[in-house]
Amino acid sequence: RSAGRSVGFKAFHRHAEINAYLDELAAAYPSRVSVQVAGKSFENRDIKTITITNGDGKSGKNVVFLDAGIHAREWIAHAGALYVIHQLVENFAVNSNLLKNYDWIILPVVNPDGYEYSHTNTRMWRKTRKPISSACYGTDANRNFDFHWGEVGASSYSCSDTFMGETAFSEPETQLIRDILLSLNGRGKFYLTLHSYGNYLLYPWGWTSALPSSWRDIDEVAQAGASAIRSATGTKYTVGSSTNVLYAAAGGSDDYAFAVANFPVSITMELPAGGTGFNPSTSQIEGFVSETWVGIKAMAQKVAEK
Ligand code: ING
Ligand code: ZN
Repeated sequence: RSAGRSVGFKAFHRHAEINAYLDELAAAYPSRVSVQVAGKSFENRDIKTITITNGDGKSGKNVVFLDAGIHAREWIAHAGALYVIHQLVENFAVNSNLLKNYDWIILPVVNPDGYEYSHTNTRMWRKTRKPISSACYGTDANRNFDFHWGEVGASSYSCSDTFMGETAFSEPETQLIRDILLSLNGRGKFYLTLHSYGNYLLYPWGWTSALPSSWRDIDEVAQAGASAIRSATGTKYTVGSSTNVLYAAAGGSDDYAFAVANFPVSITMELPAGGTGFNPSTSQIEGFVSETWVGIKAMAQKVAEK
């Protein structure tokens, strides 16, 4: 298999398989890899993070935090996070420079209840799975973070696909990201969240068309990612603030990581569609995720230069 172990990039993997892969890596590379159960989803699934280091034993390094699968149906995002894990761990010899001054914490399946539901019931499911009313289930986890929560681009109607939640951080899945981001206490330097689709590198703000005063620093990182991908495969990414290049939406994880958890660089990456929206064919997975990795590497390198 191309990933060397229990996952490859010729199929989309279920939540249990992904968790098993993380545990296999921790067992095979105990000096560089550890796996944490960061918490439980509403339906009681283990939400795991994998912490990847270069094994030099130094603590207190800066951190790259990457998550995927905030939205259930965006399966190429989960695959993208797995590919990053595969590269940093199993292709360490080639990528060790990325781990010299940074530890990476990766949360590949933020919303396992929704992800499983999109496999077993409704392919286009987006939200979490906690019931809100008798009729409707789920909150849009990317509208549920407590920063300008509910102000724009989010719905207070529980049946909507962009339902903001009954309160900010109403979902165990968003609470868990919040707690990790805040626990880093300023060590977090690059927050990257993988979504699909549309080939965008988006940064704050999602809640207003204004730009943060340090937007040029973030733009420089995103542009480095876009041009690396363009050179590698010709694929074009659009770079800009979410509001200005896509649409306004408050309560997103990237605004929260930037504004509240003090990550100086915070980016939402929308992976490609492959002409089939949220459902690329399995033969497209490996090409998409390896191309995505080229961009992520370039962005992490740019962050490290800052
Ligand atoms: N897109 C993101 C969404 O949550 C986004 C785009 C991110 C908008 C951050 C505003 C802020 O709607 C997808 N595909 O989920
Ligand atoms: Zn999304």
